[in-house]
Amino acid sequence: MKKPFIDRVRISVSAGKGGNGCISFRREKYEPRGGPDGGRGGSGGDVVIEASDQVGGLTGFYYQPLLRAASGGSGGGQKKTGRGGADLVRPAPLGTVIRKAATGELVADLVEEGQRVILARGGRGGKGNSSFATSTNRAPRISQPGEPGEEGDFELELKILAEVGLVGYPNAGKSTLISRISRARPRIAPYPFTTLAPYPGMVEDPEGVREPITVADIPGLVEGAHRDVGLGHLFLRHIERSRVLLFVIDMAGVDGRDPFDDYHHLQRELKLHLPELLSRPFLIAANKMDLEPAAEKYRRFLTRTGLAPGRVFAVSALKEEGLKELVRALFRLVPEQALPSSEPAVPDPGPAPESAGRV
Ligand SMILES: Nc1nc2c(ncn2[C@@H]2O[C@H](COP(=O)(O)OP(=O)(O)OP(=O)(O)O)[C@@H](O)[C@H]2O)c(=O)[nH]1
Ligand SMILES: [Mg+2]
Repeated sequence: MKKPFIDRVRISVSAGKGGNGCISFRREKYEPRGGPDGGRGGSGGDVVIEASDQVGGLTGFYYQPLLRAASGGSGGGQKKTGRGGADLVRPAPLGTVIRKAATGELVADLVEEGQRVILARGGRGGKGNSSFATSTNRAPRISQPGEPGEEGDFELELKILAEVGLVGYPNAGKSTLISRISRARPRIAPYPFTTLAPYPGMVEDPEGVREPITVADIPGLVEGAHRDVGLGHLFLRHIERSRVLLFVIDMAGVDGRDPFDDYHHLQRELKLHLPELLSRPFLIAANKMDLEPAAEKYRRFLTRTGLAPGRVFAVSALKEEGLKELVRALFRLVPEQALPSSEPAVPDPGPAPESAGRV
């Protein structure tokens, strides 16, 4: 069975415990009462999340929500430090936002390949008895236990990073469009709700000058999505960070709807999800222009919306007509700079403050 696409998951992490310090005394041939030589325990491993463009969703965390790093080894004689516990490093897709489960506080926003965040630090190893020798106590019989590793619960949420987000009714031709302008190959079928998970595709600059832009295909949106009709509206989080929205509207009214009503309902649902989506720059792909009733409905659509011609592109995704002009316009509209994160990133909380109890 195909694994479900998971874009929100809660995980529990615990870093490794530090190893215990060792109590030991030197034993050498002509030195019957050698000094203390117990070494310190090794530190516990950290739990680390690393951004990677090799993973698509958070499914891995869904199946393994408990992340536990290895403990440090105990110290040994001859002042040997215990071995350090290995860090546990797990990859997460670009666009993953990490928050503390209890408070919702933002911990990290993974926007760059290789970006790392430590969710829990391993405990420090305890000191061995060699560290406790003083001029008055030359043979201490004390050592420290290792410190426990940090623990915590976190919420991971994927918000795909795509410059352009596709918005449209089911069956409008979003997946067909992305399959014609990029190398993405999502499923296409003549029934609604074919696309169940967001799907990014890279679109090349037709002029060959700019870096490719990412376009995200998402499930179809219907009237009432904010009340959970259809697939609901939560998947709209994947276009929250898009610079440009591309509405894909079926001009032929294949499912018996009217293009103007569709556009109106789409806008309403966007607004109910996140009002600022309505102030994003947008273009409209007036799709299925190869079908008979489209030309007439297209004219009416332009009149009723009053949109400037430069915003609306009459295309046939299926027949690949009008797509070059649309892609050029997208490149003109998407600013050149990198995608911003939607929130201030706190990639690494930095070293934990020394607590008073530490020796
Ligand atoms: N005639 C015609 N049919 C098209 C065109 N674009 C898409 N279709 C057809 O419309 C149907 C739906 O296409 P999809 O690309 O799966 O639509 P979608 O918007 O991704 O649909 P969901 O994933 O269900 O939201 C398929 O049968 C396509 O072949 C077009 O330009 N002209
Ligand atoms: Mg689709």
